Order: sequence, then C-alpha cells, then structure tokens
Amino acid sequence: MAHFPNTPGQTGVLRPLRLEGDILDLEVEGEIPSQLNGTFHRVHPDAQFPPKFENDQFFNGDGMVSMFRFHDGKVDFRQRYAQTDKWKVERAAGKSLFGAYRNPLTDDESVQGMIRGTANTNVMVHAGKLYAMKEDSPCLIMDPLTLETEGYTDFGGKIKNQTFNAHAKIDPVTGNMCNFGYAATGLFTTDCSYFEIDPAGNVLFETFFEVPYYCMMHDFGVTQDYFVLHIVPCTGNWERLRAGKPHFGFDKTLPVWLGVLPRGSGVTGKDMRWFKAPKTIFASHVMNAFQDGTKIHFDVPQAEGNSFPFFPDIHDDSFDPVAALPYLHRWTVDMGSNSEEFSSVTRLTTWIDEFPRLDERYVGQAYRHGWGLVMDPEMPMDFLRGRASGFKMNKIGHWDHATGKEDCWWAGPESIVQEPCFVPRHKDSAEGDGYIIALVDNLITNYSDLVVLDALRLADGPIARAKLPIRLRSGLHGNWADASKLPLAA
Ligand code: V55
Ligand code: FE
Repeated sequence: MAHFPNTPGQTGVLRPLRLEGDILDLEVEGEIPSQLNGTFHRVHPDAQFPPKFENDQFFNGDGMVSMFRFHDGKVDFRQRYAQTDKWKVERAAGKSLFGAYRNPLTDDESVQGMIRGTANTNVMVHAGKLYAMKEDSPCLIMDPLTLETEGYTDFGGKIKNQTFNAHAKIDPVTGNMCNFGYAATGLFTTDCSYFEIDPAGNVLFETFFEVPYYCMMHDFGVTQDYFVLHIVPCTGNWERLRAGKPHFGFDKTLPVWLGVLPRGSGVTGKDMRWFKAPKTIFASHVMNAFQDGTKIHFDVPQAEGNSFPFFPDIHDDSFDPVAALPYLHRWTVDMGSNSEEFSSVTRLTTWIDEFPRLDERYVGQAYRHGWGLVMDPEMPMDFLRGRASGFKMNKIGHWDHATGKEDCWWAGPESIVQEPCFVPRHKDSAEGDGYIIALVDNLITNYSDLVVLDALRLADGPIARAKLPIRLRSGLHGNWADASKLPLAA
C-alpha cells in the first residue's frame, strides 16, 4: 500500500499522478491547425513510490514524460515514465531506495554508487532520439514515439562529463546540440565541460573548464561563437548533506559571474573569460543570448533575492517573497573591453515572468520575439482554493524586443499555465510567425488542456484546446519536434 506523506508538496494540486497511458485522438475545442505535424514532449516530476522523506523536494520526483502527437488536425496523447536506473531498481523493490534530493548519503545501502538521476527536467528530440535530461546525471535516451527507454549514454565514451545539463539547445545554424555539465568529475566538484553533438548524434568536442564556485548551473546561453554561463550563488557542499540540509542554499555574500568560452575544438578552459555582475541577484532560465559586434547580450528573468524557498538562505535570512519575483533583464558584457565588469544590466519588462522561450530558429542569434509565463497578481485567483504553492503563473506573455510592446493572454481565474513552446507556422515563416502551445491546468475542475494560440496575437486567446480527461502535475520543460525529425515509417 502506497502512503504518500500528508504534506502540501504531496497533496491537493501536488498529489502524485503516476499514470501511464495512451489516448488516441483527444477531444478538441476549436481547430488544431492542420499543418501542425510533429510532437510536443514535456516532463514533470512524479515519484513512482512514496518518498523516503516526508518533506521531499518537488524536484526529486521521477520523470513522467508526456507526448502530444499532432497530425491532420488531431492530437494523440501518450505518457510514460522515464525508466532511469533509479526507477528500475525501485520498481523491482516496490519502494523508494534513493533518499533526499541530490543527497546520496540518504540512499539505501543497495544502491550506493548508482546513477541517482530522475530525468525529470527536460525532454528534447535530437538525432532521432528523445533525450530525457536532469542536470545531476547523464543523458537518458528514449524513443520519441513509443517513449520506451533505452537507458543512459556517454555517447560511446566521447562525453567524459558525469552530467548532462537539462537545458540543451540546438544551434539553428549547425544543427548541433550545444550543452554542458557541471560537477563533471563528481558531486560538488567545480569541474565542468562544454560539448556539442552533431545532428547525427556524434560528439564533436568536449572542453573542460572550472567555475569560481560550485552552484546550481541550471541553464546557459550560446551565441554564434560563444558558450555563455551565469554563476549565481545557489551553492552546496558535503557538510550540508551530512547535516541533512537541502543540497542547495542561497549565499548572497558571493558574487554573480558571467563566463564566456569560445565554441569549438582546440579551445581549453584557459580561454574562459569571466565578467562580474554589479550586484548579487538570482537568475536561472535564459531566454536567449547573442552577439552584437564585440558585445554579448544575455536575456534572463532576474530577481533581487533568492527565488527558491526550498533552497533557503545559508545565513538563515528569512525568505523575501517580493525580492523573489523575477523580471526579464538583459545583461551585456563587452569582449572588446579590458573590463572585468558587466557593461550594463537593463530591465526589459514590468511583468513578473519566468520560463522564457523564443522562436528556436533564432537560438544564439539577434532576435525579436520572446514568450514566457507571467504572474499577474491583480487578476482573480480562484485556483488558490486548489492550494497552488509557489509562483502562480496565470498568463502567457509575449515580448517584442524591437518595439518594446508586450502582449498577453490570461488563463482565467481557475487555471495556471505551464511553460509555453513556440512552433513555427511553416519551416520558412518569419520569426515569431507561428503558434504558442502550453498546458493549462484548471485546479478547480481538475483537467488540463493543451492550448494553441497565435504566437503574435496572444490576447485573442486559444485557437484550439486539446482536452485531457485528467490534470497533469506541474511540469518543467518541453519541446516541439517537427515530423521530419521523428523516426516515422516511410
Ligand atoms: C531546477 C529543476 C530541477 C533541478 C534543479 O529550476 C533546478 C529548476 C526539476 O529539477 O534538479
Ligand atoms: Fe529549467
């Protein structure tokens, strides 16, 4: 008998789902554009068995992968667990064997030394496979259509790094997957590497480098010529684990850095250049980065203080929910100057926002359009009856960086929204010409809809809703793959 803890993190809207299944031809309201031919994969944390610890972190749940297959104006749904090594041994044991979030000291004797990953953060199609990713472990390979798990890979020994970041990006110019990993040589090490994987799945190079201190390096940027990495003091160490504290804690006495490393083979860690931010802030996800002459722009939602109450201040300062609110900013550094400081930091919005996205055909390039989730505290939030915790993202926002204009769609008083994803109308359509798809979770009726909006006319509301007969758990990240990238029978 599974008994999940009677805690806010495991009950109400955060009750585990644990459901695998298939629904052919979802009920649709409105019209799914018939040229949409491909898949939207996304993932949420969803513990297979009750956690060993009552106060388990949301980020510690096993990866549950959902696929929405769009074709001929229809949408088919499939959902399967990412069968990590952890998932398999726990399945066989019928209970949790791994302990607290990124704390191997709390694991069962029998699983010592095993890969602890949950593959719960992002899923992306590359080289005909679905890569299921978690920043503390290698890449898990799944079939993009059946969602069967093949297992972890080190790409034929070509990636020495023990970890594979969840925010891998495809460079639209080369088609290479650009990614890095931290804690490359073991837990809490400051070793990292940057690598690229070509469209056929071959690793082209791996460049090792060191960071100023160990921290959560959750996302990064790439430009045409550089890998760009922000260092924000959500830090950790073995002492914390021995004391049973959360893996990460915020240390606002440490500086924030932006590292810039040339992309390519023949580069070494010595080629990394570090720029220091004007003050210590919190930032996690990256909308995009690009070069402008010798300047590099790096667009990130930035908060004045720690945004993660579950990774508390290491000096025991109380959590400040106002300082925790992120707003999109542009960081600029100049490779042409001798300065070790940022050139500028500019706020780009008045909206509380996170989960930034772009038209991914412009990754690393000068770009105009960005989208993301917005929390508008002015709108009625009937969904709070469902006890949503954390941020209450109730709108999808669009930022036009060329005009400064903002546009948004409100999901209504009963619903919160999961990370949006841009889909081009056609392969060659102009930047931003296409659709935004996102899961909308009604916390009152307990159903999730996958909504489709015109990306440049969000305020018009959904063109279509593919309706699930269940509500999915809050997810992290997901991506669109055009049918041409899928291993479909000819
Ligand atoms: C994040 C999510 C994670 C994690 C570390 O911001 C950082 C997100 C879903 O897991 O392990
Ligand atoms: Fe993320």
